[in-house]
Amino acid sequence: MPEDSVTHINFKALNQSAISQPLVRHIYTADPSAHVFNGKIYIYPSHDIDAGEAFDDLGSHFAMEDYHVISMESPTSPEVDNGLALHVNDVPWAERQMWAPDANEKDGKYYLFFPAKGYDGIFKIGVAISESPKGPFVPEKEAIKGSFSIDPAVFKDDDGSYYMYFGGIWGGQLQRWREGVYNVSQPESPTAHLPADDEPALCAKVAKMTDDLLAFTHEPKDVVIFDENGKPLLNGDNEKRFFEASWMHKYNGKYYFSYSTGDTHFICYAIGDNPYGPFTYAGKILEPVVGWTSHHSICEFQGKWYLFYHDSSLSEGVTHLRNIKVTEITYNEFGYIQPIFPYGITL
Ligand code: FUB
Repeated sequence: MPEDSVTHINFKALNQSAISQPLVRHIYTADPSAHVFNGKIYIYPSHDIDAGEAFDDLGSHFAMEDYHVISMESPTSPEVDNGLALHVNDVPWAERQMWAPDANEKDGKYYLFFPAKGYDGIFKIGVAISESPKGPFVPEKEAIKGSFSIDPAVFKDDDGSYYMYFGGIWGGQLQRWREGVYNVSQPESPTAHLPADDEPALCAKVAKMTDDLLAFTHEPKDVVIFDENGKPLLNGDNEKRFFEASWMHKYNGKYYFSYSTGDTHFICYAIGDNPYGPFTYAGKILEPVVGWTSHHSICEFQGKWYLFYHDSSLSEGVTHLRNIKVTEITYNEFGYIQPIFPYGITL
């Protein structure tokens, strides 16, 4: 059974040897989705709070209520907190748990995509719009039609098409949608409705967005990841299979789908030839961090590539009180990402 706090670590030593330090210290932040707009870095993180919810495997302790946009002139510049960007109380369809968001720009408007639970306890994904990358954002009255689960990541391809990648198992509820409708049976179980270990793993979802970025153009499709033998990853491949935290970036004409493996705590990736895949498993990007969750984004800034990620070092190991970080990533000559070891010591 995972725990909410890490108690066996010497945090002074860990923070001294860590490869990067928290970017934001005055509030807790997590799930950083980073983009470069108008030459500047904008980070769209979750805003972690301690709402007093008990820890469980459904993530009830992640009881976030709002979003703040963080901006930086460069990865090493001071961060600016641009204040309240969107609060759950202003979203008519959403009741609670404002989890990992993302944002993108089209024709001078900025779109914040976010998951939240509705009054029926079911996660959906909403959109809110602003004239500025900093917000504040004005939400649409309804969630995106046909959306479900969590962790939207919206990727703009070179031809101007936008695709949303999303989904998360356990508390993210993806396993309850296997038949196309939300399965209400065994409501407290995070693992009911998962495939058997020798069956193909559940996949993240992808859908192309409409021109106004407010809807899907088709039913979400599976983001299938094959192993090196051309077989889909299995549910039992816990160190490789998709759990949550989708991200897409393009490098040298290839599509890199990256994600968290959840209960094994890695950020992994798979490479494909088009936005829908299939993708072939390519390896680990980030070894486990302090705290249960791992979540990231990958972004190019002035010719270098950066991994934005989080850990729970600032709160000294409290899983639901996280802080965002950044580090540079590099690719080898074959296009594989050199894995990141976030601390000089073993956790
Ligand atoms: O922040 C709440 C949830 O934790 C996110 O949606 C997941 O990706 C995990 O980071």
